[in-house]
Amino acid sequence: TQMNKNLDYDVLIIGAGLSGLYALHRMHKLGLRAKVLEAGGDVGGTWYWNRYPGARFDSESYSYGFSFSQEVLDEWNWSEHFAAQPETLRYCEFLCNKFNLRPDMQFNTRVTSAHFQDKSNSWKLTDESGKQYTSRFLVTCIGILNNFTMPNIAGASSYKGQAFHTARWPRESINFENKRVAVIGTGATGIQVIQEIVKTVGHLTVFQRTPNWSVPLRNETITPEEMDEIRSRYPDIFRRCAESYSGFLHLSDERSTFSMSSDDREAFWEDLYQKRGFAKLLANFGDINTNKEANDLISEFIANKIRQRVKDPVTAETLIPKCHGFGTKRLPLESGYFEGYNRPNVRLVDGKKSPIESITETGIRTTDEDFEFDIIIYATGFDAVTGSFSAIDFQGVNGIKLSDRWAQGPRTHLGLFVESFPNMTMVMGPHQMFGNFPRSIEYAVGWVARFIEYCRDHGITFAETSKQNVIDWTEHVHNCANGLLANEVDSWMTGVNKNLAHKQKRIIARYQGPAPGYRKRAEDVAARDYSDLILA
Ligand code: NA7
Repeated sequence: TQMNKNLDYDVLIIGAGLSGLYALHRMHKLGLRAKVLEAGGDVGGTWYWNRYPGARFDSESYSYGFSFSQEVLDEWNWSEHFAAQPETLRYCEFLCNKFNLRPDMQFNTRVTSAHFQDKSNSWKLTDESGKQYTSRFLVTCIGILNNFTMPNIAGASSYKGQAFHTARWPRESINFENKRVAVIGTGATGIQVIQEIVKTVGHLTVFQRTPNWSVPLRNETITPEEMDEIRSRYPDIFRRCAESYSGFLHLSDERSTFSMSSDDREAFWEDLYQKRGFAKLLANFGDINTNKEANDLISEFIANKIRQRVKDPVTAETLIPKCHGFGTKRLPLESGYFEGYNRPNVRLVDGKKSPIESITETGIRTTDEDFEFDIIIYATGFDAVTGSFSAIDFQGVNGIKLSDRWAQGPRTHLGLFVESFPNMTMVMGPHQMFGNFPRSIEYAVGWVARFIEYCRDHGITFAETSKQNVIDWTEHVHNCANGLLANEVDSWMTGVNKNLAHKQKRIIARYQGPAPGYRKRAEDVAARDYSDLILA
């Protein structure tokens, strides 16, 4: 089964998150010589790095886990409807042990460059220490929220107290009792960390630049009996995810926001608000994502929920987004986040009125006040999607740089291939369907494994997508994005990061059409024996 004995490996995989570990498993099943190179000290990717208090996914646990192994489904028990980071990390370790993946994973190995070798149709990767690795195929499993960004605030390095970015949280637990703590950032991460640490903190000051819509997660523990009942429904659960728009359990309501009386609509939304997880967004009327008037109505409904939950009216208004509609950015789900501001030891600083001016030796200075802190938490986000790729020097045929290929935004074929980058496939590359991540990962890895198997079985040593494929797919992705209000808003989902000078312009970073539509197109390529690609 060996592809070329002059190369170190048949397949190199970058990243040991959920994508990388499943990719390795599939390569093992093909009997290929594969290696995972991972910057972190162990498996888990996102779940390895993001150890901040309160970290968890917003997908129902049983819709998040992989579906490919009946044994895993039989043996693994989720303890909560929305499991927290330690449990998901254990899940990654469990998969790793079950499929004996560790021997082919190399940790503490940060890949700095990946260059295609024209003469040998192979990839040469170099790590931070200068060590090199060669292979026929390269599979990138580098995630979309991996390269964290510190705020571009003057003086951050002068601060003498403890400071952590949520994505580089230390392994030892941090005690917040009697401590004066600051959190900068109120995205999905900030909201999770804030609602957790208010339970023990001495005093918390939240620096909010832009408020976010957020609705209740409604997490609960899963009893062993309930887990058995869920297990019996797995085929149904995964079928439902496969049918849904973005891989979640929640199916969108076909009706229009304006199809009913305001009383009936209110009752429908009231009911949705009580439901678990992303139902509030995904099982809502589809037109809230495209129609400004519809979106204004649901936004007002959610705004009133915030007004009911936050006692101080000024704080409540500060927490209500005024410049973007409900669901137009990644919707954070919360558990008591808003009630946190009713505590006497929690203060919200409105960055619109008093922006942060600098970080000092002892704390934070806004335009009108000096604050002292023992701990500063940066929940300031990531150089998302393309950032994972710009962190590595990718070069394709004739030394063409990926950063040049994507200078005007990502251009891909199915989010799997890039023109001039032969023998390279991306798992969760830009323009792939994201949604409920493991559902998308499982499909993409399966697609890539079948493709590599085909190449091996047909003696193909060179596989590249064409310029036309890239033009067509990029156009399709842009067409799918058309009319969605989310694309008129700055957020990591539109590729904007205000801390990075080169990320001020919105791009279409994600495939935003229906997941079944994505899979149909990808299956068609496979069904045509990959003849859309240039194979040699
Ligand atoms: P996000 O969603 O990008 O949020 C970052 C937050 O940090 C957001 O509130 C930013 O405000 C704020 N921020 C960033 N830089 C600054 C500076 N310089 N000053 C003040 N405030 C700042 O990242 P998350 O980690 O919360 O979430 C990313 C994804 O990870 C999440 O969607 C999940 O899928 C997992 P802004 O809105 O830019 O005004």
